[in-house]
Amino acid sequence: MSAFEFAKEWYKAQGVDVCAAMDAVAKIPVSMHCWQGDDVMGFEGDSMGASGGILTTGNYPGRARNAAELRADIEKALSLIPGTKKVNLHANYAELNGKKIDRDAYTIDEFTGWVDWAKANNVGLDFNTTNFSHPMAASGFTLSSPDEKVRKFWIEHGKRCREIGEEFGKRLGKTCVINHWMPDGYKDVPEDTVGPRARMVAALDEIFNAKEISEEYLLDGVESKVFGIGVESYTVGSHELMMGYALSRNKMYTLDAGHFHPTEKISDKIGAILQFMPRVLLHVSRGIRWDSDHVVALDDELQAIMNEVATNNYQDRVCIALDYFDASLNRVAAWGIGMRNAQKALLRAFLRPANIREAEYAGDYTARLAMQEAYKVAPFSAIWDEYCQRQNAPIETEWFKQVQDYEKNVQFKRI
Ligand code: RNT
Ligand code: ZN
Repeated sequence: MSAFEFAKEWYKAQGVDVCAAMDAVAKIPVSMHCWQGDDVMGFEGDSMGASGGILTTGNYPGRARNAAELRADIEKALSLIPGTKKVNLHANYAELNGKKIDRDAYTIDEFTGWVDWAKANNVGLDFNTTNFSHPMAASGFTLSSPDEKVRKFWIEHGKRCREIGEEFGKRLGKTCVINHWMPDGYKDVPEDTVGPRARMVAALDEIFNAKEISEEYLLDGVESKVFGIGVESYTVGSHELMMGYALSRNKMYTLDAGHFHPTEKISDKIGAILQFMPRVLLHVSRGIRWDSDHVVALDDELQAIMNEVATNNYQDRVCIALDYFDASLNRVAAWGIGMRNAQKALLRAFLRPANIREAEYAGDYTARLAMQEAYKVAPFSAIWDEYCQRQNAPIETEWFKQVQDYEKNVQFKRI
């Protein structure tokens, strides 16, 4: 009996259909963030890298320095990952081709290189406004700036990004999910906590009211955050502001795993929020003591997030995107590790035996705990390898060797 056959029987004895689980997982898109590939630098030239409370640390050699290199690295990463993938772009990955235009004037023309590439690679594109790493964001405020000129610039940027996202949706035939995150806030304690929030709400309204876009092409999310580096005292786009905004304006609320107090878990928020909104957008990340954006590991919280999706049948209401940036590791490996872990956790979630819930419904919490613990040592690895093979992705002991070859033959030759 093969390891897979043995494992399949093990799950069957728990009432789990392994093949049905694989089929379900294979359909769920997971969006891979382009910005892990180049430390959030983008293509605009004279990039400052991440700013606005976020920080990439490390200087592992071989970073992609232009669109061709970044796309090659993404293609390599995608080949290592099973399942349905999307690629998540930021507005600062525009290709200006010598044009002298700024973010308030970008159009789909600056992204046709990406669209053609996405078509050729059969992936959908997601998008993000880039309200950081820009002179107009130097004050620390964008949509909530008291300076009308600054505010207008970022409002126009938001409008342009939605138009670009709509085109992604139309041209690729796959709905584009766009995230709006604004780093706006104060290092020190403000006197006026309300003014910036009122301005941000009004600015977001202007962006969204400028154009109604069919949900077939575009879905908008607004992301909250508790604090960032240099923005420790006050964040305009707090949990209450963004959740209230999303609820009242029929937008998605973006839950980033690193954007809450360290003992708060977004896994516990998904089912609560979905009582009130049709959809939620996840930024799957791994914060260590703060919003550190470490590579996603197969830890309890990742599993808990995916369990929420699978056991509640939320796969059509939860958009899954990854969000981290670690420059201390091989960047293609960082994608491979995080994306494969997201897929593993999803698959494990779809393999979860219903009898654990049944024990809970019967009030037998002893059995529930015993079964939860037993499930932790289920023979998952054989199922995972089989899933990878069915998806034409390398098995767990193989994929990293491919990164090592790529590093040697491609990435390290860039230096
Ligand atoms: C920052 C937010 C935001 C960014 C990306 C690059 O704290 O999480 O989503 O990480 O837009
Ligand atoms: Zn995020």
